[in-house]
Amino acid sequence: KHIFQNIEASIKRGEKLLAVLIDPDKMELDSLANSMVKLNTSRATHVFVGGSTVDDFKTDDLIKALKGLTDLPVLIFPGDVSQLSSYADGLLFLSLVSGRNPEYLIGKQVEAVSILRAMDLEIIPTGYVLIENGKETAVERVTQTQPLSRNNIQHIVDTAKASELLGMSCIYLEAGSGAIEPISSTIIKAVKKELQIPLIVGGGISSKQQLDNAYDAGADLVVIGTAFEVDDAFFDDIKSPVSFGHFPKGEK
Ligand code: 1GP
Repeated sequence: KHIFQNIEASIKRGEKLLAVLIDPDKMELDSLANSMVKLNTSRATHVFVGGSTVDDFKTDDLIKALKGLTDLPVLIFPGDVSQLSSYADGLLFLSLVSGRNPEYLIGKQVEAVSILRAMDLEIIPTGYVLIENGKETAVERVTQTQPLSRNNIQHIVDTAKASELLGMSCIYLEAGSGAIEPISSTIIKAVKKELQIPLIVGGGISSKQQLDNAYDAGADLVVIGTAFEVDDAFFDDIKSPVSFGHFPKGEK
């Protein structure tokens, strides 16, 4: 499996990546086929699957169905150990480095190992950095951690850098699903400037302008969940390679 290698190669070529996040708790299997048509004709390069609270087994069923409906790499973006699935291609092996809850820094990861041993997933170690966006996020509620203050940019940069120095393969800056405002360009720029590893940005991105802003500020891969679920027009808008300057013409 070469998902991460391919991500690095795309970044080197100057391409920007887009992951659509599917929450197994919100996506009905009945409507999955239609959603996947929308996804396959969009600029998406990856599919992420996960959520803060998902019923057991739902993830497994969803990914199994997904794999029959798309050729894009499917990565688990887990809220919990119960969301691991052997049907996926890879796993963002998250450590919630913005928080100080040992369970989400290392506890769940230790628990996951006995399950992962029986699976053949590409593991991508990811420093997961939650940043406040003005309202409480599901991540805060579930993990019982505080997000980083959006005003203390140095602390955000140092947290991302510490994760890189610990050996993380990438950093995920998260504003929270449905965030009122996405991560600001100022924060993305400051973090990107110090990082050698790929930068993922997500939370509250719901327009082409916000997507472009994140890319221009230095995001290598943007994650969109809510807008994919609720806004067909937005996904139509990012279908056309002509209006979407970040992608080389003719490329999928
Ligand atoms: C959430 O970053 C993702 O973990 C996506 O957020 O649902 O706001 O797009 P949205």
